[in-house]
Amino acid sequence: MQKIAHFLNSVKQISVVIHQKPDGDAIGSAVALVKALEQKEKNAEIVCATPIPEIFEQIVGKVKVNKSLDLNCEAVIIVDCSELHRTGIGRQLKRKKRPTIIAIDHHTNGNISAIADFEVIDPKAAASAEIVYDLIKEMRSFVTPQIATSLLMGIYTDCGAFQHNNTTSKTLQLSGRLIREGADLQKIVTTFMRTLTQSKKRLWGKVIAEAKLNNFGVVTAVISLNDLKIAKASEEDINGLANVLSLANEAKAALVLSETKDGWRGVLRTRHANINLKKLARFLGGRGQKKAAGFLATKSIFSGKIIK
Ligand SMILES: [Mn+2]
Repeated sequence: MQKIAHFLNSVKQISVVIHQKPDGDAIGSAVALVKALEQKEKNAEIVCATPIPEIFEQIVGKVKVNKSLDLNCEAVIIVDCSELHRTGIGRQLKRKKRPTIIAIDHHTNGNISAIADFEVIDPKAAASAEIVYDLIKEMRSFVTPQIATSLLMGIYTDCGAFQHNNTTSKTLQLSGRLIREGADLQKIVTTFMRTLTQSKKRLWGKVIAEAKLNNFGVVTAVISLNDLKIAKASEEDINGLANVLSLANEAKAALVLSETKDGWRGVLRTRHANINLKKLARFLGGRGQKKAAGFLATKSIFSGKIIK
């Protein structure tokens, strides 16, 4: 961490890279980092290959992003992403003449470690935002209310509102500190927990009613493109559904299968300590954590034996 802070002092042009279809932790961590770097008079930008969902901008404000890397950038900080291809700019990062790469993450076993010049990987951290906080302190930047809110959004969304088992005493202590430093917890809670749009109500009502328990104890909901159309719902309306389904008393785990242009996206969730969904997701060509994982079932998977 010290080496990274020291190195960042020596450069001017810095890009913070996050994964495509970014989540609250990726966005919150990146916004906080950029604001902290700007305090040090660095030119910092966020690079993300896909747009920032509006819900996160309600918390952190309008986020300016570039789709590809600035050719003049001297350092790249990849946050909350362990796989090169998920950045969408893997080719730019693999070039021979490339900027110094710093990886900050709580996911392990990805291929970004292999190309990183510096890295802080902490699988015990509930969110990358926890690690970013330590880096900001190491850089001796101020934690402004905006930085505090951004980091708290990252922590809050990645630990499922402090309900997932990745929530540690550090998570809670740091969240308390962030609130003291001006983070707006109520705004985060209101935005992520106390909202139920009409489209979500229609979609969830239908698919929860039709969800079935299979022989393996997995309660499964299926959402076709047509279901989305009828409910006037978007892909974002599906977020959180697997968590709710996993609460079913009889369920060992929940699976939400939703149709996309590229195939069927599977989201797996469990609340049981002895079930490891990471293995199942890997088997299906996906990835994730023990309690939360996912995969994309393309035609190539369905043509194999797995369909049985
Ligand atoms: Mn994360």
